[in-house]
Amino acid sequence: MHKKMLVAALAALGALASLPAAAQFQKAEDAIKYRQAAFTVMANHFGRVAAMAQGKAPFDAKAAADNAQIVAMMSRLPFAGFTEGSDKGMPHRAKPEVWKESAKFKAAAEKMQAEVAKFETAAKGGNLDAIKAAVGAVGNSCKACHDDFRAEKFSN
Ligand code: ASC
Repeated sequence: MHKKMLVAALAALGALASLPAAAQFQKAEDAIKYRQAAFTVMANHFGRVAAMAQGKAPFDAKAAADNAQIVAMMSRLPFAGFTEGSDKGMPHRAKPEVWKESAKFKAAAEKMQAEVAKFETAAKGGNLDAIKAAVGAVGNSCKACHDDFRAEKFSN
C-alpha cells in the first residue's frame, strides 16, 4: 500500500473512532435499551457481591473478584446511552435533569465509577470487611444518582 493511502486509511479510521456516541444508535429507542441493559447487567453482578457483603450469600472471594471486575467494566458503558433526544422513544425512568443538568449528571456518573473502581480493588484483595465498606460506598453512589436523576415511574 502506498504511504499516502495508508495515512488516509488511518485518518478515516481515527475519524470513525472519535464519532460521538450518538452514532452508535440508529434511534433513541436503541440508546434507551442500551443504557437500561448496561445498568441491568451492572446491578446484577453488583448484587451478587452485595449479597455476600450482607451475609445473604456465602462469601466466595474468587466470585466476588470476578463479579466486581464485570461491574467495573459495565460501569463505563451506560452513559453513552443518554444521547440527545433519548428522553423519548420508549418508556424509561431518566428524569429531564439528566439532560438539563448534564454537568451534575456527569459528576454523579464519575463518582459512581470511582467508587466502583475502589470496589474492584477491594474485591481483588479478598478482605470481606474492605469489600463490605466498598459495597456500601458504591450503593450510596447509585442511590445519590437515582435520587436526583431517576424517576419513580416509567415515562409514557
Ligand atoms: C443495588 C442496586 C442499586 C443500588 C441501590 C443502592 O444493588 O441495584 O440500584 O444497589 O439500590 O441504594
